[in-house]
Amino acid sequence: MTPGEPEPGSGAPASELEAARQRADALRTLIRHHNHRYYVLDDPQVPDAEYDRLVRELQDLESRYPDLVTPDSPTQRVGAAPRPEFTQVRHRVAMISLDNAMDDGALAEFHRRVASALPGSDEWVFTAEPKLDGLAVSIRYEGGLLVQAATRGDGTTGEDITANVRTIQNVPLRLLGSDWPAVLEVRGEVYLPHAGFERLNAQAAARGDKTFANPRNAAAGSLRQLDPRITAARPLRFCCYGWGEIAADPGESQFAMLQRIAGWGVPVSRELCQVTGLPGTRDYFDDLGRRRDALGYDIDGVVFKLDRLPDQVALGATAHHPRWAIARKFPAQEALTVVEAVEFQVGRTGAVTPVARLAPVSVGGVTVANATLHNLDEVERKDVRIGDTVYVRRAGDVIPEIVRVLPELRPADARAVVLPAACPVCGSDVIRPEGEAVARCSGGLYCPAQRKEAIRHFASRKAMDIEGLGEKLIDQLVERELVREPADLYRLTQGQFAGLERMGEKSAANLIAALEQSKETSFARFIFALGIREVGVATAAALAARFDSLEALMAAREQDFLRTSGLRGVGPKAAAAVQSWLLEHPDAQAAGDLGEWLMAQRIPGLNRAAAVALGRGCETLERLRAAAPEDLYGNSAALVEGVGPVVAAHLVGFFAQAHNREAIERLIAAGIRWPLRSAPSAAQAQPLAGKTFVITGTLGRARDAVKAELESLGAKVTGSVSKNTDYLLAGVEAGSKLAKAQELKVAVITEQQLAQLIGRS
Ligand code: 5U1
Repeated sequence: MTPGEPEPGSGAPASELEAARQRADALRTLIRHHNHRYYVLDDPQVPDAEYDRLVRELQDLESRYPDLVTPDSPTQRVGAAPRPEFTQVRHRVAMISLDNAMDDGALAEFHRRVASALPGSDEWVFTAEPKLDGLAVSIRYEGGLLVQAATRGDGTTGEDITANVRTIQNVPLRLLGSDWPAVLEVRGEVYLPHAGFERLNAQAAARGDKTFANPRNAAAGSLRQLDPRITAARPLRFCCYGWGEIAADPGESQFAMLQRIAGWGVPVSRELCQVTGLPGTRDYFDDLGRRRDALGYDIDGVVFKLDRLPDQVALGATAHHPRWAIARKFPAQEALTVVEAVEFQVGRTGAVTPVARLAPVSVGGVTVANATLHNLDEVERKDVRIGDTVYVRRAGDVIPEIVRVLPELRPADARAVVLPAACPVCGSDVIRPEGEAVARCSGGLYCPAQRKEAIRHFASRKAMDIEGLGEKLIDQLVERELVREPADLYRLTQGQFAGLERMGEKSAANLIAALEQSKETSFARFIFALGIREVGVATAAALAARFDSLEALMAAREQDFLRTSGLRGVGPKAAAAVQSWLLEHPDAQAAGDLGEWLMAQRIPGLNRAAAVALGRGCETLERLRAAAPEDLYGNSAALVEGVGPVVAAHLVGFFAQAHNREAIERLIAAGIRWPLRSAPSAAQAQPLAGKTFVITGTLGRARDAVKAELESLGAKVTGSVSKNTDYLLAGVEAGSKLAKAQELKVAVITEQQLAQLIGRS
């Protein structure tokens, strides 16, 4: 045979056939690889839609060139080999899969096929229910008792997962009532509702473990655990949609039989109902599509089944699918694409958010070219790099997001995502306080992205209280570039106001008067009006009480707000977890970087951030062993009520920006003023000078914070009561120190009495 000559039996030229053979071989290799990842490893590499596309392409090639079909082609077997670790179960009634209708035309085609096979009516009744995105299982009851549960496997043979299924809360171990058949196999889907999935992933993230990409993977991984105790800890659910072997007549109706099964205590879908004809199926599909995101669990389509069981028998099945049922699929919500760049956007509150620019891809019928990455913690947790191949997901109206990265497809030149040092809008420093996920532009009053919000806040009731200056007016002022910063408000003329939409002469005059009136304010209001991150009304008041002047506040450093000890990023629980682990492992020897070594030990309760901080802070295992708990966990005591490390970082960062200082100067120049406090006398500044305190019992605030406050007011705080003690500050459940103080006649005061003593209440 010469090249280009048709091959016997196919009618196609040899070169075309050879190209088809090569493509079919490549597709088989690829599909086998994905089958292994999906069925055996429970770790699919590509979204279902991409897998389905490959299978369809192979099926299409094999039907055009039947000579290319090989006995071991993945198209000849649906599913995958059972794992050797599980006992095999042969299904007495095969677990067939469903044919899919990807669009409305395919659904109409299904109706035409039903109508031509069962002539006489076009008003066929169907059961309708969601197609859950979980794992198909068969659960066998004998004499009303659960005796076996198996995965679908390849449809003929599955894996025995009885012990695991017995842990699923809504699966009855004994059927209700007494009219059940002696043998009943119920079939349905095991799935993980969204709430359980999020809880599971949050727990995994807290332990520093790998998180699951989606609820389906989590359900599959949970169900095929060799240790059923692990499955028991996962909030799986079961939903029945049919039956296999049954030692009774199921009657005439799919719907009625499912109702009977539900009556025996087996959960069936709440959404199960009967619909009529093509319009009924279309309406159900559209309605569930609208409600899909509110269901609380993942579905990937809806399933319609001819309701009359004799009609199901009459229609029968092909080698793969029943002819009486169809799955009308929703467009896939996930797709694979490549991260081409990561840019940073600044929100109206200054949050600097990474946004991935993607190679455009169709997800759920919409082209997606951008995905939010939320914050840098998220980028680090998912380990997203520029150049990575990623799963992108779009659910409902939610902004598309990157679900996970495929590290095995990472190119050598992939680049890390780096937070810009300067705001991309105004150039101010970008600040990310330690331990905070969100980075923020420190431009505040100056940054155009934050302008409207900053001015709205400045004018608000609890800030400068400029009556009549509402949101709509501020929008106009900023959009017409009449106001760029708060000080500009005080330069506006009545004529400028009157020229704005919906503003008459009278309201313009009122606004000018309100602005004039607002200049007379308090130091606390002014601090609050500046809109410094995390500085609310109470914190502003505490700052105003603590600092004598604006200059003093602007010059303050972190140590003026806080007294710190220990290692940042290490909480008391993580410190305790490491120390008890070290006690249990006295012979452990660390090698290499201490933080990495700690991570590798998988110490329960220790996450990556804490391990890294411990590694940096202690450097050697010997030093870590020798440290006291309080040397380890980061602890800071506020010297100003409400000012913790994050607020302190925002305060220092805000006043460090020259443009913020200049904007404040312009406000003062515009005439804003507040009553000056006379410089406090030494006695006012240190009202507890020379007094010795002892603290006992549980207080309303952190004990360290109270101690720091007492010390900042001049007191000495000691650990035991003696005749030199002036006050015992007693909280709830005060113990022996209280008895000792009473014995020595030392004054015992409560937190409220202390507040009165120092003039705080
Ligand atoms: N809701 C539903 N899902 N599902 C999956 N019904 C349903 N029926 C199926 C499958 C595989 O198979 C029938 C042929 C029993």
